[in-house]
Parts: sequence; structure tokens; C-alpha cells
Amino acid sequence: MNMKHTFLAIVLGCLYACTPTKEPSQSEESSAVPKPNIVVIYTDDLGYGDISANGSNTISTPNIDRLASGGVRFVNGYATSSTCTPSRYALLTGEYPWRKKGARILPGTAPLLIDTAQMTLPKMLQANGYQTAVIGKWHLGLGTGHVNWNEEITPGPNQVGFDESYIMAATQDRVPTVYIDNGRVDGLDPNDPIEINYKENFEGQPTGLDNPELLKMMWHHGHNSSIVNGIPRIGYMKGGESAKWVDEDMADHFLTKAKQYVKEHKEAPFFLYYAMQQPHVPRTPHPRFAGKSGMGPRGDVILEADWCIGEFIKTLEEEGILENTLIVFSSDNGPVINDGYNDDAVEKLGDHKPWGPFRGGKYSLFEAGTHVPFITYWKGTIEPAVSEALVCQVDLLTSMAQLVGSTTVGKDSEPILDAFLGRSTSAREELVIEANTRTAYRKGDWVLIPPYKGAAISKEVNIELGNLPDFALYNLKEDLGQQQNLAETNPEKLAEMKAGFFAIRGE
Ligand code: NG6
Ligand code: CA
Repeated sequence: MNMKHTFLAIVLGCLYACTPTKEPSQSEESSAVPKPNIVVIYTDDLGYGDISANGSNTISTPNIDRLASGGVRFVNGYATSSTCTPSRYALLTGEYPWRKKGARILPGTAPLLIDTAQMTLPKMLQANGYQTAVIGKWHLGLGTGHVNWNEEITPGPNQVGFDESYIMAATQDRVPTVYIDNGRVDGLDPNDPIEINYKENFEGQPTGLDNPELLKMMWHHGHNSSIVNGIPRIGYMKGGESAKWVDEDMADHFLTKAKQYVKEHKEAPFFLYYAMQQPHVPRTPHPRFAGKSGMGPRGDVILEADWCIGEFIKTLEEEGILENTLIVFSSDNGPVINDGYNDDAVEKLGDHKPWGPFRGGKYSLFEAGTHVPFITYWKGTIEPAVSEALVCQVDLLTSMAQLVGSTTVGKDSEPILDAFLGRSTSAREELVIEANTRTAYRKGDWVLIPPYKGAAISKEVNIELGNLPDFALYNLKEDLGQQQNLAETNPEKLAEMKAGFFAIRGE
């Protein structure tokens, strides 16, 4: 640790340790603490094994690897959940999503899930002098239940802490397939209003189910409602022609917005939540990347995402602020190969293992559902390391509060800034992970999966969901792949793990 680091650690440590817990006031700016820009780069459905930095030699992600080799690469980094909405809820609120009713995969018409009175990561940063923005996938609901897409859409990101937002409402496979710019549909022609319905089609509108001849990508399960750009979606949409996104341009589009945001806000500290859409379905690489991975569109869009990250870092460099920017890179949940379209992902996967050494995948309570890529990078401040510290995205609220001198603490968010900055390997002792409201528990090297009813495997996506007939106990130190259930042979550990789990779950 050099002088600069020692000083920073003392200032931050004292600020955190010496102040009682409180919610931030309107402004709680402290001039004593350094205020780096904070960027969270968040991918969608990227698995632990989808980056070469985590040991994969079947794909090459040089730009993500650059963050990993110049920063801290976490081998025990988690999303709270094995699907998108709950993980994003936890990341922004510092609260476990299973505490929040309705924190599950949302349709495009869902109301805003985050209470506008709730503390959030961007709100905390706003109170500490930060400019804040979200660019990319939102998927946390909008409005209060009856959104008129032709008027101002509120409440939304701008009401929960973001000064600026440029988003897609839900997912790339769900309507409305338009960008929303600070609450207004971008490029909307008022004479061609948008109507959305998740239950019924609008008269005369083609669907994936009835009009396969109009499709350039075939659906496999679900995804057979409205057709946009030859791709069948979830939900029905009418109107809004001029506002519809071009799927193949989406990565460039969000990247352009992210670069522009950096250029326009570099004079004062900013927080940018850059929520990329890859490699979620439908996987639609720009032609520059089509065919480049040899693994079909899923591999191609991972290369595209990696390229975008490289371009984004280049912008920070060119603007002279890379050394003043903390970058956190992670993914909202683990990987899935066939998530509802026939896009060659299964056929062309070859030896690639998106789940890395883990069992399961997206939707699963097994490790691959939540055990995701996790990297922190801050040029000149973070020293390169591989960390075994147990860290979770839910910890960002409290840990970023530590960084900026705020005493805000999220309900389930731990103060583990030192781990995020690579200065300590001790972080969380325990963590509750979630898969579609089912929960499991990690403590130390051990994982406890309680019994759940339901199918062992989702046939549609071909993933083991982690529904087991009885309590299962795994030791990740010896068994990353969760092949040996030690519940019967280790009753003491089983009892200890159950006690720890039920203490948090309150059951
Ligand atoms: C599922 C979709 C899946 C994906 C997922 C959300 C079907 C059959 N499957 O319901 O394709 O959109 O929701 O993914 O419709 S997530 O990463 O946003 O959680
Ligand atoms: Ca996701």
C-alpha cells in the first residue's frame, strides 16, 4: 500500500467508523473525501465462464480482461438473483429482493417496483454531489400501472435517483421496443401512438404464432406475440413505427449515449449505470460482429459487448478521467443458451462453458445462476489482484457510501469497500441468493439449498433449477460444481447452515 492509499484508507475508515448510521439529508457533501466517478457496467445474462479473464479459452474478451488484469477480479462475486429484475432491484436499493413483493421478471407494462421514497444507490450519490444517469436496460417497471406511452412516463428512473435516463423499458424481447429518453419515448410520432397489451393482440396485427413467414428469427418457446424487425416478441404492440429500435444498432446506440454522457459530465463527479443488453435474447449482433465468434449470435454479441466496453474505456482515457473513475463490472444473472429463440446458440456452443466451473445457469439456485463475473477497476488506485472475498452487488450501496463519505447503509448491503478496492480479502461472511423467490444460503465455503417443489430441470431452457427433495449441502472449496451433497455426512454443518439461513429469512 503506498502513501496515497494509506491516507485514503485512514480517511475512509475513520469517516465510516466514527459516524452513526443515518439516512442522507438533501446534501451531505463532505469535502474531505475523494470523489471518483463511479461507473457500473452491467451485462445481461453473461455467465462466469463467458469471459476469458475467468479462464475461458473458448472466447476472447480482451477489453473485459483488461479491467480484470488491471483491477480486482473476484472469484466469489454474486448477483443476488438468477434473473434480472430482482438482481437490479438489489443493486440499486441495497435490499434483498425476496423482501420485496413482486420482485420477479416483470412485463413491459409493470409499475415501478422501487418505491420513490426508498433509498437507492443513485440517490445516495446525488446527495453527495454526484450527477447520475442510467443508460440501457431498466426492467424495474415504470409508472403506476396504466402507462400511456405517448405522454410522460412517470415515475421511473428519474424519480428514484437518476438525473438522466435513456433506457429500454424491460427487455429486448419484450414490448414496447422503443427507447425512453427521460420519460418520453424517443422519436415518437404523435400521429402514430403506441398501444401495449400483454394479454390480447390488437386487431389485424401479425404475430409470431400466426405469421412465421414474416420472421427472420424463429421463436422456440414463448416469444410468439408481436413482430418487430422480423423478430417475434413477448407482448403485443401497435403503433410507434418511427420510434422502434433497430436491434442490430442497439449496442452502438447505448454506447454512443454512454460516451456522450461522459464527455458532457466529466467536470464534476458522475455515477453512470451502463446497463448493456447483451447477451440476452434476441441476440442481434451488429453486422460487424456477426459470425465473428464462431458460436452463433450469442458468442457474437459477447464480442460486441466486449468491444463496447473497450470503446467506453477509451473515452474515459481520452477525456483524461480514467484514473479518476471506479469501474464495477458484473452481470445480472448467469447464462442461458436457449432462452426462447432458435438462434444457433445450442448448436454452435462447442466446448464453450458459459457457466464456468459451476452447476446450473440462469433461473437456477445452483451456483451458475448467481455466481457471476465481478471486477472492480480504478487505474492508479486499485492494485491488480484476484480476490476470494465474498462480495455481492447488493453491497454496492453501502460500500459506495463509504467511498464518498456517506453514512447511508442499505438494509442488506454490507460495508465492504476495502474488499471492492482490493485492500482486504475479508468481506461478507454469508449471503442469501435467490431464484424466482426460492432462496439458498452461502456461508464461508458452504452452500445450503433448501428443498423446493417443482421440476428439477427446466426442459425449455435445459437448465437444472436447483429444486431438490431435501436440504442439500455443498462445500465449494472442494466442489465448485456442486456434485457432492454432504448433508447426510455432515449433520453438524447442516444444522449450522440451517440456523444461519433461517436467522436471515426469519422462518
Ligand atoms: C422469460 C423469457 C426469457 C427472458 C426472461 C427474462 C419466455 C418463455 N422466457 O420469461 O426469454 O426474457 O423472461 O430474462 O418468455 S431476464 O434476464 O430479464 O430476467
Ligand atoms: Ca438477465
